Amino acid sequence: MDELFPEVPLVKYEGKGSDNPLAFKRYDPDRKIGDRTMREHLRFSMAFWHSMTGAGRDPFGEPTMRRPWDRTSDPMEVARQRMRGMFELTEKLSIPFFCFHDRDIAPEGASLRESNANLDAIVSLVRDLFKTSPTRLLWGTANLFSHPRYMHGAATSPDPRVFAHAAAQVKKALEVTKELGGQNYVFWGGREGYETLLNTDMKLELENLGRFLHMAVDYAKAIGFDGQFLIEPKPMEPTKHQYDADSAACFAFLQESGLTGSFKLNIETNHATLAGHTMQHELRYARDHGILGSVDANQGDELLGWDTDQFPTNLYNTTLVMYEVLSNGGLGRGGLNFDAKPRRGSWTSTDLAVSHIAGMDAFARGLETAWALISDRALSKRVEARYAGWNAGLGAAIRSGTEGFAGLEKIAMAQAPIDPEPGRQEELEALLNRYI
Ligand code: XLS
Ligand code: NI
Ligand code: NI
Repeated sequence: MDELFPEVPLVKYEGKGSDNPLAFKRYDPDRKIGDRTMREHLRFSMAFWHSMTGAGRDPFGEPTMRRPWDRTSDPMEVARQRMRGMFELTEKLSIPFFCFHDRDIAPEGASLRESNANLDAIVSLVRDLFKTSPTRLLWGTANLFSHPRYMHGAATSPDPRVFAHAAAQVKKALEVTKELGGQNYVFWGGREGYETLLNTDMKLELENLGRFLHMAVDYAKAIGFDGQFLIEPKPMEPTKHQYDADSAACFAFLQESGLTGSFKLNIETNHATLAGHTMQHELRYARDHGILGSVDANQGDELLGWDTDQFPTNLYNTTLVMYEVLSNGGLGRGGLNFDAKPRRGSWTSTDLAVSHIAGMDAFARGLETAWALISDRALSKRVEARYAGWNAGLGAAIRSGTEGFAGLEKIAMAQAPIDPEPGRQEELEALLNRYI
């Protein structure tokens, strides 16, 4: 078959001395780091909505991207070309997975029935492409935020008819994700939130969200879909306040709704920073609570307060992300999904390939650095030493519950003045720099 991206070659590892923009400098897929290859550690994924559907539109301007299907007018033919293009690029870039929303891969029809038929046609094309390609599905999801019916939310809409439509859409998306062997299914609460509390019954909306997710878990059981369910936190945008604001809010919601055990989190860097957290904080919180499932690997702009979805090139970030991922024992069925788009000015297909290469090299480097930090116990031995007081004597007594306020008062009265140990933040930052 004719190539859609003849300008993109099979991208190879050429090492850090290479100045070929279409070569890997750090990502060497078969190289082993510990007991796994880089490919196995990193489990990269292409996001269909950005890489194939994204056109470079912004609130002030028209699409800028030039893509091979631009001159095709039949929406189903465009959908087929995009899917072929996605397989071609993931293969050329050694990206083992992809992710999609139902409406990115097939156009919405005039009715739900027609939309489902469009989806089925593309799903059968994917099954054909699977026969000759190593690319697999990391996760599927449903777009419950673009169509006007979802203007007030989907599962949290004040209108039960919208809830029903969303349920039907997720039912179908689960069937399709199962059919394509998807390893996970994601819920990002696109418009599950509110603009103003003046017109919102927050309690009912959150209960309905819980009901909706229980229905999804039940239906997955009924059809034998055994992928991991993931919730993707985001604090705002498109709504003023999103219910899945951050890892901690999601964990509280899962507990309150009786859904712990059925869900993990898909954590995105740009969403973490929008929530006023570092990505490392969000990952650490999830890992400490046993709900770190997958990562949407991108980065935001420190000066812009919205989801700019840039390709991840910041080595401090990729190192600290991989530090948490490795400390978690990996991501299991999850992966690093490039929920990222080339800047509007990077409009060629070559830029699209180069953007992925930049992200993959930054993560490969982050992996190597994080592996070294962990093997040397460079940070962990310092953290252990800092908390050593909790393993014996007074600390152990407090932890075991043998001391209460009265006993601690006696100890405090008898204590000499306290000089806490220094925190040594700058020393540790310099140490991290040495590894990077
Ligand atoms: C948007 C989200 C979205 C999810 C999938 O901000 O990141 O792309 O990853 O619905
Ligand atoms: Ni995302
Ligand atoms: Ni996002």
